[in-house]
Amino acid sequence: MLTIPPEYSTECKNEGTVSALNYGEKSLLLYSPIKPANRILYLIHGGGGDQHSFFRPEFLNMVNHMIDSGILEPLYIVSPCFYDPAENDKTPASSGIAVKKFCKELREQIIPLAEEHIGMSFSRERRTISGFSMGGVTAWYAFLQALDLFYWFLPLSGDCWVCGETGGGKYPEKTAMELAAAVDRQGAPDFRIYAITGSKDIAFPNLDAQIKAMGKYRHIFGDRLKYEVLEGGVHDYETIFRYLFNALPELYPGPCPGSQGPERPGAEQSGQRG
Ligand code: FER
Repeated sequence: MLTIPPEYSTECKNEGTVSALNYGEKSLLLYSPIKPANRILYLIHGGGGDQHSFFRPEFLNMVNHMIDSGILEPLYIVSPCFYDPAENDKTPASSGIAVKKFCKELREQIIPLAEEHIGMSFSRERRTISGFSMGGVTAWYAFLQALDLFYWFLPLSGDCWVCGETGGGKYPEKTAMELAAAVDRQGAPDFRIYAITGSKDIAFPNLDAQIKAMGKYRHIFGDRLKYEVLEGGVHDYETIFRYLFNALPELYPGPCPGSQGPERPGAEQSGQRG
């Protein structure tokens, strides 16, 4: 896995903009790139965090540099907060309840608000949901509840809690079965999952067991599931930024002059499942 070039942590001369969009008593952050974009990433914070957790200079500078240097096609990034404003309990148990409910808010409030502000409604093929830890749990809930909204799922160091807290680790077989059933229940649309974690990450045993169990559903997940483990990778935002540095150009391959870019996923998407 590549490391982020050190100069990507410094300010980029060509910067996108970040706007706060309000709805009810809540606020989300929207990153708009400096160049026209036709893709959007919904990026969800971890337990105890909020809409600011990802949008720190280290991350925004990296994204600006990636777009500026041409290794990443311009994209919008939405960073919402999954907690209710009055919620003081940020424990995994309470966060697990919040993220399960959060899909409704994504569908009914966050996506319409962000995409109306941008002035464009994105097709599901152009929408990705990703998140770190509890945000990864959120991405799995989106897979269970909202395959119509997203094509790309990028859960980072978070497992699927449909069978309970850290259920990917406790009940891997049942979790995999639920995920497979969710695909059929939602009409078996095409999708891609790219799950990443680190070998020293507290969520590793949970995500790893789940992904292995999902391997038994080859006809459903097969080539649609990619999984990577960074040797030594730990459970923090810095490491997650590195995963995004590596993964985002693969989801959205852009022109990369003078280098052999990753294969365009579109080229292999047209085939039938199974
Ligand atoms: C995991 C997924 C999420 C996990 C922990 C979390 C230990 C989140 C913890 C928190 O928000 O405190 O698999 O494994």
